[in-house]
Amino acid sequence: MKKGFTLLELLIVIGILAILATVVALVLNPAELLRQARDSQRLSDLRTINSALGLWFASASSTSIAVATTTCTYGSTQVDGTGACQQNQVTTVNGAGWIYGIDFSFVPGGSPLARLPLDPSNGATYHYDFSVTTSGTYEFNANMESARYASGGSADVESNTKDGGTVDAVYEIGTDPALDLM
Ligand SMILES: [Ca+2]
Ligand SMILES: [Ca+2]
Ligand SMILES: [Ca+2]
Repeated sequence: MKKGFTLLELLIVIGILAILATVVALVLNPAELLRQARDSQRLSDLRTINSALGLWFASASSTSIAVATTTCTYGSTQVDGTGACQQNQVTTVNGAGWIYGIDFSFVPGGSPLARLPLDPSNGATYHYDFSVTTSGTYEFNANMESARYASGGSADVESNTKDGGTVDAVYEIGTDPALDLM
């Protein structure tokens, strides 16, 4: 009667497990999955604030529109009343946050957002941008980082042929006719 495993059998099992672990890591690519998760969050956030701002413009009276007019290039956004272009930090929805000048409490029934979302990474490379004109057209930008969602990826959302924007390397959404504010 054979009892337990021989050393050879154990080595074979260990070898198979090692190969399986390598294959799983290559196929699933945990780092890429994390990048995709952050990109999914970016898409969700931009669609949410795009809808919220559309609602704000649909319901705000002319006296409540006091939008900022400074246009910041991608890489910075207006976050205060000084006209300076800075990185997003302030998330209040009362017009002092990074969607500067838009007081979401004017929306009947209250602000559709409790806080303004920030990019999951929110640094120099990955952050949300906002630009608006006095006529009320606007544009939001976010930078995708995964191989899947970035320009040229299998689910490319960034290329201008996909989002109708002006910068292939970022995802653009908004009501500005040509999305050419940034
Ligand atoms: Ca990108
Ligand atoms: Ca684009
Ligand atoms: Ca643009």
